[in-house]
Amino acid sequence: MIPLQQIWPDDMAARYRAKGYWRGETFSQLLRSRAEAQADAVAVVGMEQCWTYGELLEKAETVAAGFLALGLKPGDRVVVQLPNLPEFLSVIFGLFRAKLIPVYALPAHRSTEVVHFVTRAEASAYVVADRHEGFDYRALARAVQAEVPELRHVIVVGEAEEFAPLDAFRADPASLPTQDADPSDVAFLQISGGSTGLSKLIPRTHDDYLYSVRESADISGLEPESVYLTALPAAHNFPMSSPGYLGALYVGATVVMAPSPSPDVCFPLIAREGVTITGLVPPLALLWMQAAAKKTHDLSSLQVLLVGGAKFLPEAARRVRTELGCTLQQVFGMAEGLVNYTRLDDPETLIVETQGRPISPDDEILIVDDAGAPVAEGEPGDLLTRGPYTIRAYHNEPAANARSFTEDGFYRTGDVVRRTPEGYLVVMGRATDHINRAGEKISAEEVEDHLLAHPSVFDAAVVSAPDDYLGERICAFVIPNGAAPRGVELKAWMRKRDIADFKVPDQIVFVDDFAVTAVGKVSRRELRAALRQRILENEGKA
Ligand code: OOB
Repeated sequence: MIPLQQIWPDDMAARYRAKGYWRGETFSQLLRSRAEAQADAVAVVGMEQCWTYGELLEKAETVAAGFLALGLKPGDRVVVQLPNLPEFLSVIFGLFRAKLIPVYALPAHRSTEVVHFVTRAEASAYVVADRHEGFDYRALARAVQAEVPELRHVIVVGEAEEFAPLDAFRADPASLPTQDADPSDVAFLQISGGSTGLSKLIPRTHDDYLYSVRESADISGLEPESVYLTALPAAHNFPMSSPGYLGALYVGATVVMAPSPSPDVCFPLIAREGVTITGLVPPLALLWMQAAAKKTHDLSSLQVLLVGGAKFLPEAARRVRTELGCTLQQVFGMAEGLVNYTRLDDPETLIVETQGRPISPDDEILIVDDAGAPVAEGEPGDLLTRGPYTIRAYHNEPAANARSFTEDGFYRTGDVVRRTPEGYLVVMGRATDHINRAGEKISAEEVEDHLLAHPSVFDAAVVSAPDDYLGERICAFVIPNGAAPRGVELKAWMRKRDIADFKVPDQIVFVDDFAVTAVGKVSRRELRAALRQRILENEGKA
């Protein structure tokens, strides 16, 4: 087994501790101290359930004991793929209590992705719901176990069939470790958006992540009376910690779990639970504004709407205050670390036109040109960063690490930004070839690989195309091998490869060749750039 770690140079780690960023606190301690201070306050609401902090702690301890009774040992990895249920919280806090390491998969992931996470993380258990949105996760678990027999345990929230039901876990507090995790140890693994090939695993420590959670809670004005609605998938870094449900639990507030982010589901929850704050990706923010115009529900409790994950255009951002009656907070973050926020009391122009400034005074920001030299102040360039909650390496990815980090430990975000005179960042685009489809990051290379596996595909190049609703959609240029299959057939075939549905191209354009006239070899990047240009010209957007 390759050890899980995240190593900052000694002098930097010492500075982060001396400045009080890293406080030696763990996720387990966080829940325990809140439960001691306010056992009867409501911690989480969802799916007709309502648990106090005392109950959440008790359920987490039961889960912890149950996992240990299965024979799992501290440090073992557990892939968690759950929709937004209250059990999401009892499972992850149970894993933290047992010193097990959650690996967060999205509900949209299918066996291709889950097999990759299980293998890469060398996971020994997998937690799923029985069904969600018409999909049977037990069938998925069977497919994953058939491919990776080392995955010994499948735990199901709900009807377990042949697997272990979470409900049957019984607490034996005596079996729980008496010593808590080391705060500088890795607490969990996030999944990267993946600009090249398959997703990478992002190891985050208790110390570094809790610093970002604590500061985010403060920057978003969370207080014990706040009610945070988890509308986006709970496994994603944005609803987890910006300020997210962890920020809400950190200050002793209430978390509401929404099974879907649609206005139909969320508006009644906002009205019923008095939700004060939530986070959305731009396409959902647009949808909510459209639905709010119908005034079917009282949304007056909502004070703050965070929007991030993809660029929120100023024209849309400007409408939030009037149409939803709350303050917009833009957030530009990444699972690898750095998170920027507009501040609640910022002037309207900064809130609407920028993606905010970093959380920490010790977030180091470099904006550089192709040669790696800093650009003139205010000019766009590649964003590099390092700091007290930005990773120094992906788990077990020597080649990607050499590409993604500079020698002195800066993470190459792949984003092109400029900095305003106030020190706020404006996201201008990106340097890497991924598609940001409604906040989901999709690697062009990964989609091309799937297409190339089809016998009638001679070559494929995948690019992003501007889309009024999604921000970007996936457009695949395909050179057929003989007679071209129909686009719908190719899409249906891709779905059968058991991949997340959001990776299936929205548009397929069959071409005879890529019409690249340059002599010699053309890089994939140049090819994609030329094809993207072609789309822009066709749509009159060039
Ligand atoms: C969030 O995290 P990831 O890891 O799914 O994606 C990170 C990437 C960034 O590098 C950037 O390309 C893009 O998503 N992004 C934005 C953005 N927020 C993220 N691009 C433009 N404007 C924004 N506001 O997406 C994430 C993590 C924590 C908080 C919020 C978002």
